[in-house]
Amino acid sequence: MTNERTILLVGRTGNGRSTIANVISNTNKFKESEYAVSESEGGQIEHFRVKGENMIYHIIDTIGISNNRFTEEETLRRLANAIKGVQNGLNQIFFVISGKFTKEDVEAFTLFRTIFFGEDIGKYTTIIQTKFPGFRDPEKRRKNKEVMRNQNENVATILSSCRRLVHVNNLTEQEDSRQRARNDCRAFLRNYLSSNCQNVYMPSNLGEIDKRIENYLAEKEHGSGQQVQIDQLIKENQYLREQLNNDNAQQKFRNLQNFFGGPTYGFP
Ligand SMILES: Nc1nc2c(ncn2[C@@H]2O[C@H](COP(=O)(O)OP(=O)(O)OP(=O)(O)O)[C@@H](O)[C@H]2O)c(=O)[nH]1
Ligand SMILES: [Mg+2]
Repeated sequence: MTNERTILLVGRTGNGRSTIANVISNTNKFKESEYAVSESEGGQIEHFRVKGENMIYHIIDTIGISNNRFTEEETLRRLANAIKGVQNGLNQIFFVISGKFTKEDVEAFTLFRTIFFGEDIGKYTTIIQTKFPGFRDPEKRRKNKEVMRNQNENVATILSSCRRLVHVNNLTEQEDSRQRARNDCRAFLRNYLSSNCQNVYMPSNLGEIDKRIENYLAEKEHGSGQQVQIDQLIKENQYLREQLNNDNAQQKFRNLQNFFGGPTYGFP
């Protein structure tokens, strides 16, 4: 058995991927985006060992979905390069959400499943929810999971397809000078990785990622083209309805005129 673990961090921009990468590796090599600009640009890989363990960890931080620096196409290409670089497979994907499991997170997860991985992505994926102050309280974690499950069918499906939902709150040094929250997170995740993530995931058809990206972008363009047509149809229908209402109203007006035998007042 190989004494290596490879972890891939993915998710929407700003959700806290680089922070988790720093916390797990106990470094500050990954740039945490303190300001409103998305920081991670591609696949940054760092390696670390844990004292007392005969294991080498490789941790890969990726560019965030919906970042404010690159187009969607450029983002997908950068993600593709990072994922294609994982030649020896992955032990764990951390899909990072922050606060709530939003509609955009559902879309991002779907993108990873359909373009980069496959139906079995969930077996190797742990969802990490950052910015969760109640992370130490089992009751709060349980309640949060329950609320998420009841939120909508898509979220419930993703949650049950993945291995686990983990809550953290990786506060900065200014927020927590003793860094207790980060230390707890590191201890938990390192233990989780060393004791749970032995299996290696070799995503199939990695060679076809570029084709899938092209298809996705083409379909999207086609889809938005259709949307323009639909919007046009709605506008036309609205115009026709207004015309019809107008015609009907004028007809009613004429009928009233005839009924009263002269012009009526107050008609719009
Ligand atoms: N309170 C709190 N803040 C967090 C947590 N995780 C990250 N942050 C903060 O959220 C901001 C974004 O964190 P990053 O780790 O840079 O997020 P990212 O997903 O790597 O973002 P990009 O690479 O820019 O797409 C930073 O200011 C972090 O300090 C958390 O668990 N709790
Ligand atoms: Mg980042």
